[in-house]
Amino acid sequence: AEKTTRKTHPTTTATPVDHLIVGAGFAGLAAAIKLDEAGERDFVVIEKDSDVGGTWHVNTYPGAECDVPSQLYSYSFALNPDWSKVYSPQQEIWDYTKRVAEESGVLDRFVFDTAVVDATWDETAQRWRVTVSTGSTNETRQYDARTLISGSGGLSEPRLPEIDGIDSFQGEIFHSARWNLDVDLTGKRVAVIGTGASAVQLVPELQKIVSHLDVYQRTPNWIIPRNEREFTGIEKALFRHVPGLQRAVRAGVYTTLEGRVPAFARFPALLKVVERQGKANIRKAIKDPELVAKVTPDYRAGCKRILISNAWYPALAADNVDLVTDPIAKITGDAVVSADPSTGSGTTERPIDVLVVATGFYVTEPPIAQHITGRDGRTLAEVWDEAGMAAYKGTTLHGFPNLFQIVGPNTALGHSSMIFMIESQVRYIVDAARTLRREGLAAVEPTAEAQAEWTATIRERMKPTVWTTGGCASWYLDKFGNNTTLWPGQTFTFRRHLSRFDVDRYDTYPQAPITVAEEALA
Ligand code: N01
Repeated sequence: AEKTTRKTHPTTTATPVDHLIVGAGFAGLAAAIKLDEAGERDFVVIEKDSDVGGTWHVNTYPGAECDVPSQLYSYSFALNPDWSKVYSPQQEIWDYTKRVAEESGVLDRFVFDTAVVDATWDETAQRWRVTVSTGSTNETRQYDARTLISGSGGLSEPRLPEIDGIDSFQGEIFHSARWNLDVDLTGKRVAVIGTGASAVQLVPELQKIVSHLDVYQRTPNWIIPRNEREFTGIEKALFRHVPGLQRAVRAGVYTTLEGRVPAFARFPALLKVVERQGKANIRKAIKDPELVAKVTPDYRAGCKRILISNAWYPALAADNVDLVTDPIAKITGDAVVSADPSTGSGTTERPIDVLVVATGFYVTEPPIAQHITGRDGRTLAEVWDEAGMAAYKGTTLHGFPNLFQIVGPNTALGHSSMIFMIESQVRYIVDAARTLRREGLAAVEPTAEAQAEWTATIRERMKPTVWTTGGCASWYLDKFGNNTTLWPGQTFTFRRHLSRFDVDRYDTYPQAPITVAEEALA
């Protein structure tokens, strides 16, 4: 039989590793645990921050909580009987990820405070050449990896607003996802720009402590009541001792949320029910008709993420809060200046001590894509800039062999838990790793045809959805107007598509045969 092995690379001092995983959030951690379980133990997880937890480690803004029910916000293989409430706070979720990481015995292969600066596919060696840089020293190091598994997160790179004069602001300024815990906001005059999911959680907390708060709203969101309650001691004890019961509760929550998909994906008119709930939520807290008008959206619910809060509207109605809907003209050394849109002239200057920008993330142009170079020498950012984000099954990419993206294009959800999607993708990736080993392959790459078919099907299915027809602009859409972020169906359908690694839709590359010279050296 032909003797095959991978070619050694003569010049590099790179650390060889089978799998290089980027990110230690829910995605990267799941990949590490499941590869380990599958016997694929030769991996390294690179994490740019100082701990596991990803978004739940870095988002420390006041009021940070999960708007997906706790019962669904854990891995299926590590249920958490101890959730304190129906919707978990950030610290509890972060603690959960730390606990799972410790108990799974994979942390010895995690490298923290280290970011990927370059990942380039080496066509000759059929390996990823990855350069990473370590935080404080900026020291760089190389890895030579068979597969590159990105779990870098869809909402991880803060987007700062491009507002005239913002750099001249003299007070403290920070993004919601980079909260400055050293700044005490008590008694301060604060402005918050943005009214998305992050702002809706943090504004009510700030309102309680600041002297005055200006909230700058560009577009109102549909916000429905949050049915929050604490789990009782009895419930927690039952969940602990009868895991089957917790699984049943979890299945119930899952099924309820999946029941909403047809409204988002096929029959957006049904979402009028949500609009009624949203309007009632407004009326309950706000009496001033002018404010009611300002906060009532003019597009179909669901077009942007539907938010849940009992505290947002009462906070806006409080005496120390002004909701400003005039567009921001500029920022000065100590104030935000808004323009009067009706006259086109005239400005109002509102002085502040601290500016919080809750303006979201780079979603459809993820910065990590600039650092990944594929088979033909083009970066992922260049490829996506030309045609929009796309990947086969949201996970693998033509032109980028052995690259696996967790939470890739069209895998995000507006209605349920991302952890379900992450686990579906991780199963697929582990099966791919097994396939590589079993078949003695150096690399797999989805065919152009497979990826094009998958993308075309998604684009078609997006047409009747509320995200396309709902009459709003949202971060789900890219610069071409395509929704390249959300999965347009039931999550169990996604899981079925990824239930096994379908190697027949891939170009496969055999391990390079050992050369005569190498054999002589061996
Ligand atoms: O960010 P966003 P986010 N001038 O992009 C406004 C997840 N998440 O951090 O709507 C003025 O939603 C922008 O206005 P507009 C969740 O998936 C989950 O709040 O574009 N305003 C908008 O109001 C969520 O959807 C949880 O007109 C500007 C806001 O800033 C996603 O993260 C909690 C502006 C940005 O809203 C992002 O949420 C929190 C400008 N130049 C977040 N630029 C959970 O509980 C932007 N805006 C799980």
